[in-house]
Amino acid sequence: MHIVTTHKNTDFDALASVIAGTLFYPGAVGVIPSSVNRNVDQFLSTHKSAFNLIGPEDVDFEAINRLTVVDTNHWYRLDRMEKLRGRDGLHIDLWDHHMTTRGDISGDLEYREQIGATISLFMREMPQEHLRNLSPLESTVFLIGLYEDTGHLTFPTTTPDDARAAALLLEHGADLNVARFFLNPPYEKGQKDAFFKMMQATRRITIHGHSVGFHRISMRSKVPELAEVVSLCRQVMGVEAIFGIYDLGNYHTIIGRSTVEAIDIGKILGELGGGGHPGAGSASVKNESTTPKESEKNIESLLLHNTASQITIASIMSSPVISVPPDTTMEKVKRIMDKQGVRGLPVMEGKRICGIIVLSDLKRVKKTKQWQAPVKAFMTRDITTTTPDASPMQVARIIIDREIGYLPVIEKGEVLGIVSRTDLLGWFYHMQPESLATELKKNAVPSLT
Ligand SMILES: [Mn+2]
Repeated sequence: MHIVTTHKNTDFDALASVIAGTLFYPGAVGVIPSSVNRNVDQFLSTHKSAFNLIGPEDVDFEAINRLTVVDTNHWYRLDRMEKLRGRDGLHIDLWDHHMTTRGDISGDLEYREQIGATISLFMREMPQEHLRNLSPLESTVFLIGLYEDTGHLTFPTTTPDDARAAALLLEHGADLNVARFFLNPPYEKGQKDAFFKMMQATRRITIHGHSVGFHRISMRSKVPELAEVVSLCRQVMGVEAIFGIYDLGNYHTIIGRSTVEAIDIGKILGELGGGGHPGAGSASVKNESTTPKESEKNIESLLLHNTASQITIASIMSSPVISVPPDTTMEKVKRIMDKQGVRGLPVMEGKRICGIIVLSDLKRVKKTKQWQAPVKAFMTRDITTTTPDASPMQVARIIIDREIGYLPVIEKGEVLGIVSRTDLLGWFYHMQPESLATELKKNAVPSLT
């Protein structure tokens, strides 16, 4: 007998992957743990009979010779499967996308990779003949799992394969009204109370240029879907990452959420004995070994010392800076821009920056004799600057909000470099220096007439 199972506190990606497993392996039976997430529970209470699913209590363990595990790679996260561990001749297939933690389940056959949802892996690998028979109901569950794990395809872990899977599921009749209903369940009173406590308790700090929220809250009992509430709190607080610590007496649970690559939640909480994805994760810590307050300090210092992957604007900016003194003629400014292929120049009085002149300012030169006028007559004096430790994301925000193309990078009054919109674009889209050069040429200064 072949069973397909997944982790406790089953979410929609896990449920979808179990169902997909029963399609991928004809004859296999899906085993759903007793504890499932609230929205999965609501879904199953009305739809369970439509699928070939049983509970662990119904499994005849003696008869099992093949086990497929989906959406986790840890034995302890499975429900009542310990007795299969180490069984002779048991063939194990593993389908998972939790890459930051390597658990203790190793498959004879493994489909493990960095992808937004496990269900997307199934969709990609599913043979045509099974895909053809995919029902609208199956497509709907799969789409809910896919959207839940990828934040509707917006989490940074989302891959083109996830988007292709979404397209396929929509083609097979996935119902977005049903999906929306289960993706946005209304909040209960306990969750609302937790949310207000979080909002009051959250303190914001900036670490390596990223805004991070922290809160520590004592709870008498568990709140269902607390992680959802934490995500909402992060959004409302407007922080890039958040860590919530919930003291339940004997132990505390830590929930983390991040929207920036530089803060890898799975990695950080992995250090505290938990795990997850770059964007989401959790950990449980016994209070007798570490107090909630100590956990908070530990996370802070992990964030502080996690500088390896930390990209600052200093590594993107152009330097040394080509600059001009305030008395430079506009004609010379234009010639420098042409020759150097730059679209903006800081105007420097000695070591001090007093203005900036950009390509579009040259359009304000109307009369021929104005080309002999000094740059100080045309430059912008009200300059926005940034510091070398700013993150590319922060600089992008400034450039977008103030609609500027050039930002001098300044430390202790000294101009270290200059960052342009083109530099940022190049970095965000991983453009090669060659394609950037073409970009610059495209925007080259029109020649003097
Ligand atoms: Mn998943």
